[in-house]
Amino acid sequence: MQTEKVDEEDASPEEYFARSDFTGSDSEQLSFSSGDRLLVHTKASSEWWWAELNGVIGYVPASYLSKDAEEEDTSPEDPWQDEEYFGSYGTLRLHLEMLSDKSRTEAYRQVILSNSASLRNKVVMDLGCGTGIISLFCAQLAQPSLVYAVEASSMADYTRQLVKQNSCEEVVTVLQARAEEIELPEQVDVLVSEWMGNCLLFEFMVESVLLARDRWLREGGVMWPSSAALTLVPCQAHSYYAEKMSFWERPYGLDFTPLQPLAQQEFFTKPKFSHLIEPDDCLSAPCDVICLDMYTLQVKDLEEIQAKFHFDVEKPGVFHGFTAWFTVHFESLETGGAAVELNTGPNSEPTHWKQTLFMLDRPVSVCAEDTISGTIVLRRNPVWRRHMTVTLHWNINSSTEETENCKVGTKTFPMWR
Ligand code: J7C
Repeated sequence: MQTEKVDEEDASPEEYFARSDFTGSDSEQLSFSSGDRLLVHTKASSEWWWAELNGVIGYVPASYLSKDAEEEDTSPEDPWQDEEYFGSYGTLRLHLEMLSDKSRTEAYRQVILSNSASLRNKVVMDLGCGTGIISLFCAQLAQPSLVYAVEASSMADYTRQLVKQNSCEEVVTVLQARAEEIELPEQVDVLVSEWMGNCLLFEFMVESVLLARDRWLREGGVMWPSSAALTLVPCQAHSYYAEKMSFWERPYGLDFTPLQPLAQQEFFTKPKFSHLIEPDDCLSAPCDVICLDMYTLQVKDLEEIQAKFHFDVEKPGVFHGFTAWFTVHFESLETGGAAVELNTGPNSEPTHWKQTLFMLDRPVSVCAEDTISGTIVLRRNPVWRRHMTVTLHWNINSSTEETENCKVGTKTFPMWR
């Protein structure tokens, strides 16, 4: 956590209650349990408050606290924000973005094409089918006996029309419902879904996929994608740093540096989605930090995912932050058949996910042969179930002594709550 600490105590701290358990990731953060009564002294930022529990003081994530001890039961708001979520998928904007993403759409097409023989007479579920592109590929390129195309948003009306328009209504059945609520007459052989969000998990649509797997995938059935990996790399981000931070040094010949703490708060608190990192800006070889097996992953595993990393810096440069992206793998139904991979990293064709940039508060110069090791924790928001925070803790080990003040750091990034 790199938010400035406020030393003076507020005269009248406000009482809050913990909505759920929280384990601090460093000595500055308070750990607490659901129902604990905390006294908030300072609302240091919209995400982190300075609070007291049983005489111990530290930072607490604001989203874990509520004014009302009973709020959990009385909250009128939907923690999944389904109205807003499915509302946005009821318009074309996001579907256009996904369909225009050739790497994404072609990867699914390739999986179906290269498995067409094995898909013959199989029953498929396409979860969150949107406009139905994957289901239509199945019907067009293979001969499944049936495809259940499940879509909760109002787009499903149009999907039905598209299925008919393309003469696939014998094979593709469109169900407008949340996958959690459907009833089918049978289990399926293949569960295919394009569920990945920013930084892989954002949106947590993967939960719907896991629940559908446990209920509807027959024993020995196949998951597409079959596994997913989150990749991390320490990186430079000179132009982004210049645009948002160095800018204030001398605009129009004036010193605007008093605005820099505000700039840091406003631009570097949350990760930057839609970042396209140049391979050259990677300071080290990227590393797959988290690997999820879609057959064994459990919903409860999603609450907190932790991993360690270790990078060998390969060239001198400025360590501005970390960039993350994901890769998903599709196993072949055919023994020996080629597996397909969809890689959203900087060495592949850019996708609509692009990459996610996590900026440090202060850049650090690094040299070849330095190492950057640490941990990453993806913590799902206990209230807003489509959101999470990413906590990065890093330790720079340097062969030279120049970096002495900046060797260790921790920062928690809300996405978005
Ligand atoms: N049930 C049915 N459709 C869903 C569900 C669900 N539980 N969750 C997401 N969708 C649909 C959503 O309406 C949209 O068309 C697509 O799946 C989301 C794709 N998002 C993504 N990040 N890949």
